[in-house]
Order: sequence, then structure tokens, then C-alpha cells
Amino acid sequence: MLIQKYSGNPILRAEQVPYPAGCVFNAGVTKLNGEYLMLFRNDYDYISGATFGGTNLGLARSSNGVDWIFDPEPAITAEQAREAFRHSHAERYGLEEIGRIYDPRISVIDGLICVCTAMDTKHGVIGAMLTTEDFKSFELMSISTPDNRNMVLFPEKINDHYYRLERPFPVYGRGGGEAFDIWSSCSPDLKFWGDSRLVLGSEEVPYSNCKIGPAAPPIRTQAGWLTTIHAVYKDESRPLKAWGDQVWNKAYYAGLMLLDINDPQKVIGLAREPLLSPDTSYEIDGFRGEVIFPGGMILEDDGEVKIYYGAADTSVALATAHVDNLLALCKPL
Ligand code: BMA
Repeated sequence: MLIQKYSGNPILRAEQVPYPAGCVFNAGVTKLNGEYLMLFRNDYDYISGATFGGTNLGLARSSNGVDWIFDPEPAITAEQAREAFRHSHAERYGLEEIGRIYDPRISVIDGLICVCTAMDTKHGVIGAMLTTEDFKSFELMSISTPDNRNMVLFPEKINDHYYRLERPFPVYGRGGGEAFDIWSSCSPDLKFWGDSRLVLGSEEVPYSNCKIGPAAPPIRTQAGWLTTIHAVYKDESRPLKAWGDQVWNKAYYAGLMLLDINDPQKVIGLAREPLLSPDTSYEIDGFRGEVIFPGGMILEDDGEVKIYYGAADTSVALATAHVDNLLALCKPL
């Protein structure tokens, strides 16, 4: 097997969390001074349909990347995000502006911990870039304009600039459907972003008929920046299992692409088949079934790559592969 799903999956479940937790999924993961840190999305206080009372981000720590110890309180609540947003960006829109924060990714860049997260606001979905020293207090560095979700920061400066992958969703410009693509922007300081470019169109991914997006932050390899994507295949004739969504029919796959090491907005390789498909019970059955949503990717010293992904919008799972095998999957476009 080129890539293996961990036999003890899911590695993170709501029952383990020491405060109110409902679905715990779509986590960012990093390894800092030998310790694995996971920031996971927690939708809690289920109401009905697809509605929860709230969402926060929880922190879990691990010495082996598999077994987790939880901080006693959530790391970021919606209230904290509202305060950070209000102070730095939109005082006049008040505390009710931010609905929820979700789907975090962590990148550590020159010792600075950066968290990219989606924020639902009254004026659209934005990508927020936060920095922290301790996962207790957070500073908002910048936000995207709406609608933009799945912002992911590269773990190093390249050509003296920060780079991010991102996923705007242009409803009018793309004909009203959900055909969304992966874009990239760069910045000298994490605040001012520009030189935006289209990186990968959704039509280039054979196992997507809908939208794609960046997944976990890229890792540096000899061959280029290796990075996961998520790719969505929608089939209205095939309702999927979903206790939270009565009309769910979008399967989410993990894909893989390779970007030029000096020009990270340029794709040099793409896996033509999904890297991970939802085919086990914890991926098929859940809040929204058949969803694989990677948010963390760690390259170990021995070449093993750990990929952490949200499973069925319900739990966090782990898959591993050797980096050389992953690189071999990426074929020139
Ligand atoms: C996307 C995001 C993710 C979620 C996925 C599948 O649009 O909302 O948080 O995992 O849908 O439901």
C-alpha cells in the first residue's frame, strides 16, 4: 500500500474532549520542538439539521502524533475572534459581525506560529491570518476579501516573501455554479497581499466535477513543494449518508500536487488519481458522509509523511506514506 490509513483511526473523537464537543474535525497540525500540536474545529451543542450552537478551535498535544492530550479549555472561541477582528479591522461592525471560525491550518515560519482560519461574517466568508505565541492570545495580521476560504500559508519565506494558497469562490464570474479553483497571493509582511495568480483550475483535476481547494500547508522536498488539495465530486443521483444534512451529495477526496520550489505559484506535478478516497466507515458515515478534508501534513526525518484529515465532518484521522512514493504520484501537467 502506497498510503496507509492508520489502523486506530479516528485518532481524535468528540468523546475525548474535556469540554462540550460535538463534531471535532478539519484540524491543522504542526510539529514544534518535537511536540505535535493540533488545532481542531469543534462544532458543539447540536441543535438540528446542520446547525450547532457554536464552533470553537481546540488544542491537543502529542509526543507521537497519534495519542493526544487536550488543553482544558478551547484555544480560540468565536468571542476571541470577534474581539481580534473588531480591534484591528472593523470596529464599526461590532461584535455580531463574526459568526464562527473554523477549518484552521497551522504554519510555523521563522519561529512565528501562524494560524489561517475561515471566518463567517455578516459580509461574507473571509480567510483570516492570525499569529500567536502560546495558542492563548492571538493577533489578527490580515484578512482576505470575501468570499475566500481555505487559506494556507507556506512554512518558509520564498524570494523574501510570504506565500499563501487560497480558495476564493466567485459565484457570478464562474457561471453561478460551484466551480472554484486554487489561487495564490504573496506578501512582504503578512499584511499586504498581492501578485495573485490562478494556480490550479478545478477542471484540471479528473476526480472533481465541482470545486477544489488547498488542504494542508505544503512541505519542502527535494523535488518541490508537496501539498495536498481537496477535490469535490457532486452526484445528485447519489444521496450520501449524513445525519446533519438531508440533501448531502458531495464526496470530498484528498489530492496531491507539486509546486516549483522557487516559484510556488507554479504547478509542476499533479496526481491524476485521488490520494485518499472515503471508503471506511468513519469516512462514509458521519455528520456529512464521504468527506476527507486534510489540514495537516508533517514530514518526519525518516521520510515518513503524516497526513491528518477531517473524516465525515465528525472526527480526525491519520494516513501515512513515504515522501518518495508521494512524489512519484505527481506527474507533469
Ligand atoms: C466545506 C467546508 C468544510 C467541510 C466541507 C464538507 O465547504 O465547510 O468545513 O468539511 O465543506 O462538509
